[in-house]
Amino acid sequence: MLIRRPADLPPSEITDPAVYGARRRFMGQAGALALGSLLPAAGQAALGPLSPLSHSALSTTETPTSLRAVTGYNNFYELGTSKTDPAENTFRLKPAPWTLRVEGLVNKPRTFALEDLFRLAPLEERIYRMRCVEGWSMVIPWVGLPLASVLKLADPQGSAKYVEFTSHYDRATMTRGVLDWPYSEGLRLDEAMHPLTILAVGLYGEVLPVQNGAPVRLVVPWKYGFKGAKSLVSLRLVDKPPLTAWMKAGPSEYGFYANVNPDVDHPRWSQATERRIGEFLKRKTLMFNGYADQVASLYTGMDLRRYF
Ligand SMILES: Nc1nc2c(c(=O)[nH]1)N[C@H]1C(S)=C(S)[C@@H](COP(=O)(O)O)O[C@H]1N2
Ligand SMILES: [Mo]
Repeated sequence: MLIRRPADLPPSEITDPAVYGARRRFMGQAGALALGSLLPAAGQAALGPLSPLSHSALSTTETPTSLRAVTGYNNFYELGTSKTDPAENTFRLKPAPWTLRVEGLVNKPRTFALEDLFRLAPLEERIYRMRCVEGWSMVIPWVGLPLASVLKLADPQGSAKYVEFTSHYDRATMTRGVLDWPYSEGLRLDEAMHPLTILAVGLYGEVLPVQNGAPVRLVVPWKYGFKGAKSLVSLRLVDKPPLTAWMKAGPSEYGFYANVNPDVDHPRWSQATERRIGEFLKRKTLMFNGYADQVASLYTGMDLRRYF
């Protein structure tokens, strides 16, 4: 099955800046709490604030999409293929306890407990533009750490050129069929090491909701959303481009690079414009989702129609 393109979205979701402001003040007050008390204890734990957070200069100043849309309009096919399924099926994924393996072509294979990941590097708020291949976009205030800081600890070998990302999959509780599970994605090592690439462990200042990929997911803001594999269990350093779940499902529709490019149409629709959730008029889609200044040099000399 291929990603379905929903009918145009209703302009119903409008961010309420007052709500966001209140959350930020709350995060400030909660700064004195010990980290341990903020981590999900078990199962679908109550969301807790993550603080103190520094605000990354790599953030956009655009208005974040409403929390309601960010957590209620999701793609997470393991929890169902409609946009509202993931939020209704959060009980199917237990985000704690959790471990993330870093393995493959590394000198120091590592297995991080979730608690280790939270302490490994300062958590930052990163407000990123996000663009789904289906034609909608959001602005999401992620909380995360640079993927590079995790990969470096495992000391990649010289032969490591790509990273393969694998999501959690439990056949007993999750969707069967649709894709060749587990969900997997890939990046070139230099893309993975780029400062914009993060592992997200939260959003809107709180622990990541299950429907957004708890407890830890990839976020690559210049690529279509499907790159951002959720609920990660392993990062594998490899020497060849990994075959991703979406490339297996539809190689002509989903390329390895998945860079947002308004000039390269999806075989079934144009990618020139997008519907920002919460807005009425469509926007022009920007090259590399507006991050060209920072990432275009990664693709110098490549034919971006061929490497789509
Ligand atoms: N494991 C897994 N990761 C996934 C998906 C999925 O179905 N399963 N969907 C992808 C797609 S198509 C998008 S657009 C984003 C959506 O992330 P969000 O729900 O946090 O906005 O997650 C990506 N990561
Ligand atoms: Mo997507």
